[in-house]
Amino acid sequence: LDKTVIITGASSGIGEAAARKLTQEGANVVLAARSLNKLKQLQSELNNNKGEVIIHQTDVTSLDEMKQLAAYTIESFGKIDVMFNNAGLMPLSYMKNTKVDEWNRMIDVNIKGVLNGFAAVCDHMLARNQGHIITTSSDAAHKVFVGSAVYSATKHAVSAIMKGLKLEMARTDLRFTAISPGAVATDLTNTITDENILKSMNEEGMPFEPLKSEDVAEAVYYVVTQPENVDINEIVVRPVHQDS
Ligand code: NJP
Repeated sequence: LDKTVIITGASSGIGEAAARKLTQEGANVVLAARSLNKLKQLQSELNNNKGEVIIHQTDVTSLDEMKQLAAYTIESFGKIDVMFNNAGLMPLSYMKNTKVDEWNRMIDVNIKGVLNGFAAVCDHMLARNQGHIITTSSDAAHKVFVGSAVYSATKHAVSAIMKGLKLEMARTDLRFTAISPGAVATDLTNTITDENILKSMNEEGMPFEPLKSEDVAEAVYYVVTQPENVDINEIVVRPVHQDS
């Protein structure tokens, strides 16, 4: 797979699994996240794979850092084929508990992080008339449940941004894909601090088997291996028994 792929949120979960899959298939991958130690650990694990792996400590909420990430990628590999905007957080909470800081964090990472990711590679991709923006959205882009109002809002926003990009860029060869998973077993729920939510999660448990990160990584691999004329705009991937 002759592609250079930037992955944000590569230090765990879906990003990590996508990095593993894509480097196994020969892609050159740039791992980006804030946790430098985890990136270093993953890099040394992936070093035996076919593709090359480099790392760049990056906070997606900083446009400067995202631009540095893009510049470092071009310097190292000569091009960026795919920007995989995957970083995100999900501190679910009841609105009445007014966790304003958490609302703002979600807006910063889940929405502004995606916009920064696009802004950082836009000129490069348009100049080459080639490139693929892939963003991890969610099935929450299509629904709201109690506790998910702000998280769902951020993923609805991602959905609007991806649709807007697709329309505006329809005369270019750029491609735009939202990957919308249902429940995936990752560290994502560790960002939840609302005790009411944690309590009900503990009481109810998970009534079905969630996906593994590797399942979502397969969807990412599928979209990046399509012919140049094929633009898959959304993939919704959910566990078999998920009923909500
Ligand atoms: O979660 P997790 P997932 N700057 O917690 C990074 C969506 N999704 O893999 O910076 C840069 O294992 C963080 O790295 P670090 C979800 O909304 C999931 O499940 O080192 N990176 C870590 O690598 C999200 O968009 C489910 O802390 C930042 C990564 O984000 C995507 O899947 C369902 C950052 C989070 O990895 C990946 O999440 C669904 C920042 N400021 C959608 N802040 C699901 N798991 O069920 C965080 O529908 N990160």
